[in-house]
Amino acid sequence: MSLLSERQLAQYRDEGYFVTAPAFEPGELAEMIAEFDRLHAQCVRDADATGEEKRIRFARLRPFIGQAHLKSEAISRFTRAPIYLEICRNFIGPDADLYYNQVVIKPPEGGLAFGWHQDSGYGITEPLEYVTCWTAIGPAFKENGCVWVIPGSHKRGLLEHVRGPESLDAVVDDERGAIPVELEPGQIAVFSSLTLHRSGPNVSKTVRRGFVPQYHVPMVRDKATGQPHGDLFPVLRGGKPVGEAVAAGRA
Ligand SMILES: O=C(O)CCC(=O)C(=O)O
Repeated sequence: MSLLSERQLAQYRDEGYFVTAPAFEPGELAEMIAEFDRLHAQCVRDADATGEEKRIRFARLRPFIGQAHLKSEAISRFTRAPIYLEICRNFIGPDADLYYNQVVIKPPEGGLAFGWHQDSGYGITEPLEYVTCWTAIGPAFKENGCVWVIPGSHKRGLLEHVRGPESLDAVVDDERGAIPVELEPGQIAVFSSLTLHRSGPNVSKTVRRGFVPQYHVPMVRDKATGQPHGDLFPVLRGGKPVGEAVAAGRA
């Protein structure tokens, strides 16, 4: 039985996003929280050691920690959870790689906002479109800086992005219809890399923890250089989890 409904598949096509039911056990989320706290503490220590003001500010107020699958075995395992593989089968195909992944934390009472953008605006790949899985490791709501999306904006194509003071921002001329995507722990906002999204500041007393794996075709290439690009971490081959496919190959 599929973990996704026809309604969710149709919403992705029509609106460029949908939200899953809670897809992880409390114990899995607790393990992720412990890993987030460990990686965040390391990120602050690393930033402090550089003495760079901007890096220190981001480490404290909007730590986005990339390539987390290489820094934590638990996170590496998490990126191959059944729900993500089902999302890959539906929106990428029977073969898929982890393209990028980030631990994204907004500390309480000060976590920074992030401007409107399309994930494809951060790096043009061939093929262009891929899937982002913004996963709530704890509650994500308006006051703690949840993600907002503009439903249907994936149909606008790739927009121009310009460097703002704190992020690379899309040039957006119409924000009408933007909605907050509030999530319970374990829910995933699944969206196209062309869907416009942003996130607000954290003005609450609750930390906002998100894990953001993104999936793409195997060995995806950077359009400008033609070189393989991103995490290039295989998760699905022939519709099967990679571990299983390898085991079957060896038998
Ligand atoms: O989690 C956030 O605040 C924004 C993350 C995001 O939009 C991204 O990584 O593309």
